[in-house]
Amino acid sequence: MESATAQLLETGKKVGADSWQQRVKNQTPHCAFGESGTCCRICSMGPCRITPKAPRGICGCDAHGIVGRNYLRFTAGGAATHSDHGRSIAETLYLSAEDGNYKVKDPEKLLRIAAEWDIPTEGRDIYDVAHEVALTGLQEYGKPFGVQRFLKRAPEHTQELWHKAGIEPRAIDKEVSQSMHMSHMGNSSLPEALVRQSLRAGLSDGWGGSMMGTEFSDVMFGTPKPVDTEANLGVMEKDMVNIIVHGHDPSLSEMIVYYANDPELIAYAKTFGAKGINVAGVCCTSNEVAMRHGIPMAGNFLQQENVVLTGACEAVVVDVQCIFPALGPLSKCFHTKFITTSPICRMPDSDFIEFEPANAGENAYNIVKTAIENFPNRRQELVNIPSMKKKATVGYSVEAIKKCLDGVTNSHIDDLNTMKPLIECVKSGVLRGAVAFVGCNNPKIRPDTAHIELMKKMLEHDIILVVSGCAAQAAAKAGLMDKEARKYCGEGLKRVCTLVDIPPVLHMGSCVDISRMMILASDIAKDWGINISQIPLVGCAPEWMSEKAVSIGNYVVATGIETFLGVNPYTKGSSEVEGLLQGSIEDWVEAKFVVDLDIDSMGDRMIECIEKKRTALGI
Ligand code: MSK
Repeated sequence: MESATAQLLETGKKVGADSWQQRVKNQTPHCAFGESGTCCRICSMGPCRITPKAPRGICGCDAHGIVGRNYLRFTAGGAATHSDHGRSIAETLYLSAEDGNYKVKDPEKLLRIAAEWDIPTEGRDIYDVAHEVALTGLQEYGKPFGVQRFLKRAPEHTQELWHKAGIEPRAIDKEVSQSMHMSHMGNSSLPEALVRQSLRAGLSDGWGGSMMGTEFSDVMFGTPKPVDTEANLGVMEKDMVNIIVHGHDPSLSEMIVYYANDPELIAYAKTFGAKGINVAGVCCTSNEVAMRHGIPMAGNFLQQENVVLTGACEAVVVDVQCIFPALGPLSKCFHTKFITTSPICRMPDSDFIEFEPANAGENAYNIVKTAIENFPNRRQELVNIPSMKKKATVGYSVEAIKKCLDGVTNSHIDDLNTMKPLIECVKSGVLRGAVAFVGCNNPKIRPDTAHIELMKKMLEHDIILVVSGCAAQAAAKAGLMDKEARKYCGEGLKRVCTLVDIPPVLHMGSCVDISRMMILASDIAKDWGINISQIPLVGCAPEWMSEKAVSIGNYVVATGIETFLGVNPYTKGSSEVEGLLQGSIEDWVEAKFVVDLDIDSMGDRMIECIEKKRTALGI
């Protein structure tokens, strides 16, 4: 991969393009105050920076208060972002109609949610139910009283822990705005209170906004089932119109995929000399369309510039989150159209085609047409698509995993649609446990290496993996989501994968879909009759970079899952905040963070943690 990237960067040099590799050099070394979290600029008396000579800011806040406030604001940014994604999916569900752009594709799931939320369904039109579910979901953002409805999905023990710790999330917008309020100048500077609110805001994301984002997407676009696809830059097609969808919200990409298959538009592409239209994805939009349609994955976060550098990209169509502003100037060095579509994500040097659910069909049609008309503008001398790609099977929603397990159960009815077969494998030791790999790429780590090295180490130790986000694409590009990847597994895991006919790395979706992993952990705990924190399961984000990842980390830990990070969340400057996050929050939620920048040692500690849980269970 590295030699292919080097070649692409050469092309970039020829046309005067910038690159993240160069910008990292320009930005290094990073500001030590920023890195340790001890710079405060939440009022205009500063900025204040903590040093041995100046141990307090002008207001008197010490390093622990400053680091704690910064950590809470980081979390609130992530919780707001994921949850706002969930909100726009709920708004789209509210507009769904039998003859509209968006329909109900999984009525069974819709009815299940309606029943959970005491919404009547008997004798009602499915779209009436959809609208009431959507409206009820939207009220979860601002309801004056009560806690998030989906908390009831967690085991009772977990719900009790949240209640006792005072971290049950209330209205989502309340948790985000209260986090900002608490961390305003002259409010909280007590690390314990700031960390507690961080967990609460994170939970409002994972068990609120993100969970609605996932569930309502499934209702409208279908609950994912295993489907074959391919991953890496080699999925781009030399003779076709290449449209890259990038970002997070499937409402746009679903429509682009629909129109890219439109015979009239395919015929139109042929009139420009192309053999057809090829849609491929980057980042989590890629996960969304891969797991529902098998759309190939061009790459993950740090590969977004590479798709343009191939010289064969007619349009990068983006919605929200994780989009480099660099794509604007970069696309100007090539023929690529950089098309932004959301008022939430406006960038210089882009063509803005506002995408609205009400005009979704028309907007998507125009975007595909624009890409087609750009095909003749390619500069053939710049075209260089690296030939690398790997096969992958994706789309393991919780429902799909249970279905796979049903296929091998000795089928008394009680054991169907449960996690019991998997639990038996863990109890017997055929599988040692599981790791949830999530998160991004970060230039602080050679892209994908931490993901891949750790994943391979886990597989060797008979530990099964569930993955999402850019970690999932790292796995796909390395061939770990191909059934052939059984060759990397220990004997036990290999046997299970062969029997159930699954790859050893199960793709669960985008970063919003980490909510699926929370349901999976809850179902395992309930079917096993233990607490989530007792399951031989850990979370791992070795290359994380975004505020969303910090919010995720907070809700994963608060759900009782020990979480390993390969990048420090700007907390080094406070022994008290680190002491809470990496130590005493365990007393509240039975799990904590482990930060380890050494990949080898992190892997050993993850295995050790899983083995300790096994010993405690007596298995
Ligand atoms: S896209 S948040 S880089 S996983 Fe969800 Fe990838 Fe991280 Fe963005």
